[in-house]
Amino acid sequence: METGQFTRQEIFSQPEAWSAGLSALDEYYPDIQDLRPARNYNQILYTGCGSTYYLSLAAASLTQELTCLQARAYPASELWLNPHSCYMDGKTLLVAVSRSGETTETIRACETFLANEKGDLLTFSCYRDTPLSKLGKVNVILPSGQEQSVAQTRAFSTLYLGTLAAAIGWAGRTDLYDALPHLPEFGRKLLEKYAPLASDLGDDDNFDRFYWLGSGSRFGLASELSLKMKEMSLSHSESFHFMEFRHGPKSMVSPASLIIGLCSTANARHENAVLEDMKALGGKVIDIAESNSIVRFDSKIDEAVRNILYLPFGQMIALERAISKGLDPDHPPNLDAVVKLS
Ligand code: F1P
Repeated sequence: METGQFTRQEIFSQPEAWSAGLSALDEYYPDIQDLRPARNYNQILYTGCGSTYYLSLAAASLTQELTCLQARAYPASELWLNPHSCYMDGKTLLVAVSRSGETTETIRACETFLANEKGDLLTFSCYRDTPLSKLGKVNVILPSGQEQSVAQTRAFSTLYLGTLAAAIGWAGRTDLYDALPHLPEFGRKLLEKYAPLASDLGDDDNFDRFYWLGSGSRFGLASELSLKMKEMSLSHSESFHFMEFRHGPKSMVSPASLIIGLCSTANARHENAVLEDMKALGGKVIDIAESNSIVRFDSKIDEAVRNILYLPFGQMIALERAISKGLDPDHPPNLDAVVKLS
């Protein structure tokens, strides 16, 4: 059996998982729309743990951008144990995301939220008949995200697509909704075209530290890719908002640093300037963007929708790095697929 074959298969099958996820979403879409956050809730909170917390960060940022409603993300443990620093007055729509639907902290956060009658719960997960999938007013199951590997790749992007579709619906942006079915085609192209570059970067043992830069909703995605690097390849890796990188972290930049920018179109000038500064300090820089970049989407899809396309390239680097270090990315040491507390 080839090392890392599950992770590789899960990364490369994402376009099909997204198509299947979009079909599955059709069934839930009227119920999701019925929640009508603008009318019914003062705020939207997203929650999860690990990968699904980073997903929550990206989804909250995007939801606020699209709907102009207040949206925030917290780790489930914070909602559960420090609720006063998370909730505001008024009715909340809590969106809980979990691949397994079994993570104790996420379940506890949802249970205490419901017991304290703080509002309504919408859940996204990949498996039926889990504790989480019985708790929500609406429970969305996206089986095409299911995985055998410990580290999330296909599950993350498929669940993220679910939250993206929900936010687009709440914003009433049918133009963006119509763009969603085009994502698999561009995902496929990216996986094909940039697999060799990801492999070269992953194999390059000159690098001993990895920095992922992303702003707006891309910060959550950059954080997830940094987590992939840690989980799969046990590498030193961190994520930062673009402009924050100059405020201290850049002191770590050297020829041993690989800096990967998840660049937006809206703020291209400022973000590219940060990358240029890091090049001048000797770092190796790779930019991912819609166009005029080393890794490019050339999708002509709206920025809010195409964000998911940043994920596959970073996931591939983590996979290749793990394999080149002789590790098994399917079974990272010290990690469990689900954290269950007694
Ligand atoms: C969340 C999670 C994973 C992570 C780890 C433990 O699981 O934190 O993201 O990789 O192995 O669990 P889930 O609630 O999304 O199933």
